[in-house]
Amino acid sequence: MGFAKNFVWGAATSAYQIEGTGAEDRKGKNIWDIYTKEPWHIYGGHTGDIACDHYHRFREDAVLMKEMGLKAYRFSIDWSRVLPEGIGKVNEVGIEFYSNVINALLENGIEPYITLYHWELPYELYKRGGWMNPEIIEWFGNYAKLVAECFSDRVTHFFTLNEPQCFIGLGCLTGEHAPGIKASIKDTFIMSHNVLKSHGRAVQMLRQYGKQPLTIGYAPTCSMCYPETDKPEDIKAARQKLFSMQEDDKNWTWNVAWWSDPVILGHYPKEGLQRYEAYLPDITDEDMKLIAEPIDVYGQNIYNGRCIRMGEDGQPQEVKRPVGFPRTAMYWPVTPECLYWGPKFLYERYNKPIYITENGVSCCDSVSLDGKVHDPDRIDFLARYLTQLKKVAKEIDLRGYFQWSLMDNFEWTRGYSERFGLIFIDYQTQSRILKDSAYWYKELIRTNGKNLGE
Ligand code: GCO
Repeated sequence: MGFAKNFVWGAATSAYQIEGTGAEDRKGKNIWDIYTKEPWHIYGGHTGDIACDHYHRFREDAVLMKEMGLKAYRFSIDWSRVLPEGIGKVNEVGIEFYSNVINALLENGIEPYITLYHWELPYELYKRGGWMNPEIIEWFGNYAKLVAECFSDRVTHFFTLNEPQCFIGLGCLTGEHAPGIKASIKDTFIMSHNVLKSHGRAVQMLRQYGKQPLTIGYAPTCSMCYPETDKPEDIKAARQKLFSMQEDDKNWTWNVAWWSDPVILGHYPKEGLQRYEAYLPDITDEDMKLIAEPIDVYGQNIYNGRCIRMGEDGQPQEVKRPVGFPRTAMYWPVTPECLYWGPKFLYERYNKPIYITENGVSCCDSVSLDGKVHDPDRIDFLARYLTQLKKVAKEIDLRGYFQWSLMDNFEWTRGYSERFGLIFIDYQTQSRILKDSAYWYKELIRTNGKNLGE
């Protein structure tokens, strides 16, 4: 036994990374539309103005998903495409676009999974304070209401937020991502509280305006932790490290518990409340009740992890990676163990069905002389990681896995220099080529992972 019979094999993307603006649309601007216009922010001055032109090619892309045997597709709605100012007037052309995407997916037997927010904050709302402004809780709630009213007749799976660790940490603390601000630590805690309350408000609105019973989740990220050995003390150390706060307050957002304990357990982690006391806004019981609006599944974006052992001092210790440790094109470590231990520890703590909402690898892909895209590194990466996932699938309620990414796309500040896709995009011609890994993944889906190691 490995993956459940109805295990959901999918692939994921996000709006700004693949769509292109669709100039004929009356889409508003989101913070990435603005941030990329300052070319020094992005490798090569790349922007998402065209991206993978998914806005015009979504039907072709849905057919490719069917050809790949995908069961599901996780994509995001660009908030500023359906509500150009973030609130108020609806852009019917934008609504129609996503409605057509959903129809194309269903026509091809692909289950749609919508992410409400994959960093596409409407610029007009940013100018009104963005995540600093507590009004955003209702703004986001009303956006969720619109999505429920327009799409929940055909879509029953929703994730509210993608990676708050990133969009607050990189976007607002270190300023490497849009909107590129370097707020005070105190302000980023105000933002994070508003982010989590917005999540809760969106859950309420999806439930209230959903046209049928919905499955609602959340998609945070972070580096996982795995034990150096199977010794109980190393496992204990890895678990403890995974749910502990960051050592450095200047990078405080990179943790699991601060962002997930409130959503699932209804309270912030005690360690964080003590550690960050000086930075915290007022937190009321009512706030915590809203944040903990019950959700049905827990998503986690998992790419890699840190190796942990129990130190002599009884404290978890990170084990330094040896010289020459395997890495990806983006210099991320290759650590398959994180896809066993991460879901295992998360399930133990949160006791919610789990989706791996993102996992994948950037490789130096190109078209070979035979016109194909051979990506043995990605196949090897996936074989290693999914073998680990298959192992944990026997122990926990693991619902699905979304490969990042369906297609090569705009990799934020790295522009188009990184290729994460199962589908190769020729950005000069917008032609699509299924990489070898797409055919490998198709066979893996057909056999439900039987061809993986045990
Ligand atoms: C993220 C985002 C994706 C990235 C992917 C590779 O995790 O940063 O969800 O948009 O493109 O993870 O970095």
